[in-house]
Amino acid sequence: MKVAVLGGDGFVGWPTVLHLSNLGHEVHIIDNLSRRWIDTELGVQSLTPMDSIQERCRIWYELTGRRLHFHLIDIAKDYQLFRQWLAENKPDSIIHFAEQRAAPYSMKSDRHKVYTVNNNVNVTHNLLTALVETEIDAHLVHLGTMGVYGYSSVGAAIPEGYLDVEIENLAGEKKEMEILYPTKPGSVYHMTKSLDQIMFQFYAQNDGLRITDLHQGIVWGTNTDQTARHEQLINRFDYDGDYGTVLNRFLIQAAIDYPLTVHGTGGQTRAFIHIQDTVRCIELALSDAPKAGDRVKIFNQMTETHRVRDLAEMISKMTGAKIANIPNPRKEAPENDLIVKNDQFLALGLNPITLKQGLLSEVVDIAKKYAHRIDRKRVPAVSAWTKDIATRVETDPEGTRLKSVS
Ligand code: NAD
Ligand code: USQ
Repeated sequence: MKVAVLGGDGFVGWPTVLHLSNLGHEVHIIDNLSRRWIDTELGVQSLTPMDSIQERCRIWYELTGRRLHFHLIDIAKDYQLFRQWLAENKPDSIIHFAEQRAAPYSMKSDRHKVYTVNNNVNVTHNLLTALVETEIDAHLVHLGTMGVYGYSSVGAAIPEGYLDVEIENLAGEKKEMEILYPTKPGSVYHMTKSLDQIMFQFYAQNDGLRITDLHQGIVWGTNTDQTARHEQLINRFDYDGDYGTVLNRFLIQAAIDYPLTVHGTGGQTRAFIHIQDTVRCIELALSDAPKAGDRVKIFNQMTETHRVRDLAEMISKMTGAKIANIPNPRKEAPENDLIVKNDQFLALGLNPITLKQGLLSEVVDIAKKYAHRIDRKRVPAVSAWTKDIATRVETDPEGTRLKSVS
């Protein structure tokens, strides 16, 4: 199968590219390398030393004899070029990772909010309208987020995308409806993912596009079977306060003897998935495409839920790291429960990898190996959700810890 991976140079995209190429698919990467530019803007780098995308592709070819094709296209801005690429290449499937994905980055300033909305909404819409225009019947698999639901499960499990509701009409009769589970985004980034959902719904119903939306939890870990095959195939690893995600951050913090940065009480419960399971889920989703005219197929792509403070305690016990409860720069519920359904992937044969000491220690070991590349000043998360929060939270003069100024 010919697969286009939009955003194939990123943290989840790159291991997916290798996984699919290893399965024998013809893989095309489309990426504008904006993520690498954002590292430059922020003055940070991946914990792991990443080669250029061209070099990564060359190494994979030397190792396996399988070619990866890279195309430098900004899908949000170069609509004509992208449409032409689609028309000429006619992929069977398209996997869409190409969005600005960090909630803290999306909340840094008005400029970052505008960039995130322009980029994410335009990429998704350009892709959808180009598929209609070129009449390419590719199966589109999008990486969405658990965050579209908000994180409260009100004691009932969050279903996979759709909710059955009963509404009373004017005649007093009860009518049943199936609706998209109500969105409750907690950042501008998560808001763009909620807008994506509406665009998918429209194009599936209006044009018969075949779409799968994967509502993914927080991805942890770094290597997969394929990225581990050669030092130069190494995956990126974000540790900084904008792009680093909570579990991976705690693991590198433990490796460099930095107190684990728990926001508030750490009562936030979130959904998680290991990077190896992510690539497996994408393989499974590709094998289970909807038909033209079907509603958007939505999967919850997560394997377990954890409370932030429990993760910190587990890593502290494992490594001896200290825990620092710091003022939360985000506007979010300080405590929440979260129950999530993921029956569809289990039915398709996913055998979940759960938090095991071995896998956690592996990440700590990688972090220790590259600890010299970590700038401790880039570890605190300083992006505040509101101006009011920004006045109450700041970094101390060494830039190593957050403190409350009130
Ligand atoms: P990433 O930032 O590492 O990768 C995204 C890639 O898309 C980058 O290589 C970037 O250069 C590219 N890109 C962005 N805008 C583009 C544009 N206009 N044109 C072409 N390429 C563009 O992010 P990631 O962690 O790999 O996440 C991939 C997807 O998975 C995202 O859509 C994200 O919302 C979703 N997701 C990620 C996680 C996670 O924990 N990392 C969890 C849930 C969902
Ligand atoms: N947190 C801490 N300490 C830290 C970093 C984060 O306590 O040092 C807390 C946050 O306040 C939040 C939780 O951990 O309550 C998760 O934060 P995160 O940065 O790990 O995850 P999030 O911002 O939600 O975003 C990540 C990805 C995003 C994806 C999302 C899936 O960056 O692309 O969509 O996870 S989900 O969380 O399920 O919505």
